[in-house]
Amino acid sequence: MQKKLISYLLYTFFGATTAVAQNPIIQTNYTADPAPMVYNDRLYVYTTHDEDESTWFNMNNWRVYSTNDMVNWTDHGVIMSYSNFEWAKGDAWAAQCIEKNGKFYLYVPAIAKENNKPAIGVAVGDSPIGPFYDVLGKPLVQTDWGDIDPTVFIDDDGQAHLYWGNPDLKYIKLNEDMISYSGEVVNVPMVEKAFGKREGDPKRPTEYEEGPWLYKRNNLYYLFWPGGPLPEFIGYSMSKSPQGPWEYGGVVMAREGGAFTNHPGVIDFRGKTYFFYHNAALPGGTGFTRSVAVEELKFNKDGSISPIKMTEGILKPLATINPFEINQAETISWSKDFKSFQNKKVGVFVKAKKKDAFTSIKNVDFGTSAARSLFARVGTTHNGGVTLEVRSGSVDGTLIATVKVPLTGGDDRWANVEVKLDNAITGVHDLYFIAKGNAPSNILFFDYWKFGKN
Ligand code: FUB
Repeated sequence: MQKKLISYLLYTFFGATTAVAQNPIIQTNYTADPAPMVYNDRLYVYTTHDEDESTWFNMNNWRVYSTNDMVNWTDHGVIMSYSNFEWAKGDAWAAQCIEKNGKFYLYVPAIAKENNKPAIGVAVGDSPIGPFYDVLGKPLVQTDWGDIDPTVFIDDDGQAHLYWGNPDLKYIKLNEDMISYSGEVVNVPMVEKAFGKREGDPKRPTEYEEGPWLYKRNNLYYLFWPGGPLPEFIGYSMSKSPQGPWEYGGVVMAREGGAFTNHPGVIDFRGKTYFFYHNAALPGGTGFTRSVAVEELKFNKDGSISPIKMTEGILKPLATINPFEINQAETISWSKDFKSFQNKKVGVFVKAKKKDAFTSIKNVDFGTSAARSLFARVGTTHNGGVTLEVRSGSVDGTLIATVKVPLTGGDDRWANVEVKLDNAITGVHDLYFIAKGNAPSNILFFDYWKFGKN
């Protein structure tokens, strides 16, 4: 009884333990080129996907992640590949999604089969996580060269604006249907006053490089863009109109983070503004194996922006997690040596690459009515000795439950396992799910979890 009481007090007072780094926000895949979108009070981030061990921009698909609290991120997996565009032959580079009248429009760049040059395409879906379809069957727009990195913005008057391009910045006004445009493609004047001055490269007279992001605040329009020469910093320009003329504002984020590119995405969410970017901070990270991170962005009184640094990220969750609902194993605050996958059987799931791999989830609120059991969908290809430990506060925190993982034989075969908790839990905790077992690799796979009160 006394032991139980001590555990209870420890859980209650030290359950939600010291803050650890939250950046980069995704650890289960290399991601880049973040494009945030808020829909129904939930924040989605569309990313590109650097394939493991890439030594070039080896990128085949786009992924999406979402959060309710800025700290725990749910992986919705691959939402589209360049091959879903009939006209495209490669390079699933920086994309952006926007919602209009309940439809979701995903603007992407890809290499066109027809002429081997990049073009901008658009796909349409009925939900933020797809499925998306290439409704045009051809690019939305293609110029002579440099058609990458589209950014889309719908103004208060309903007009949608699309900017893109490297090395030049281009612009069109989208039509009401979001999949066609009116007028000619505008080549934005690449002048020092708008984008700063670059020396020694006649093709690039300004610091603007690529990756624009259009954003509006207090009737001022901001264009954020990666600037050169490489490695990229992130600069910004301001205007009173979404079509410019633009005035150079300065540096938002200096050259740091170990990747020679960077890429901005800016969004308002629950009263704050967030600045997404990428760097090479994950183990194995390089300019071609990047990872997405986020900072809060603050504005000066006159609307200008002072430079921000890459930090540990957003440490304080905006909401709690309900442990008595099904929670996806791919909703993660931080993880190590877990990778995410998806299949037709269970959708997105995570796999422990090696022993002691873990995922964690922050701010799980058990309330006052104690949890006594845990239910999890798991599997392994190893015979015996594989367990999933659930601990509170850290990887070696108080043991809450041990799930014996049955041999299922493959990630298309799963077991639903229910275990009694070692000690009943109440209060708010950060939970750690740790893969244990002596198998050399791919220890176990994990799809979801849920606590019970009986
Ligand atoms: O991710 C591929 C390319 O690298 C993007 O299109 C650029 O913005 C840069 O991040």
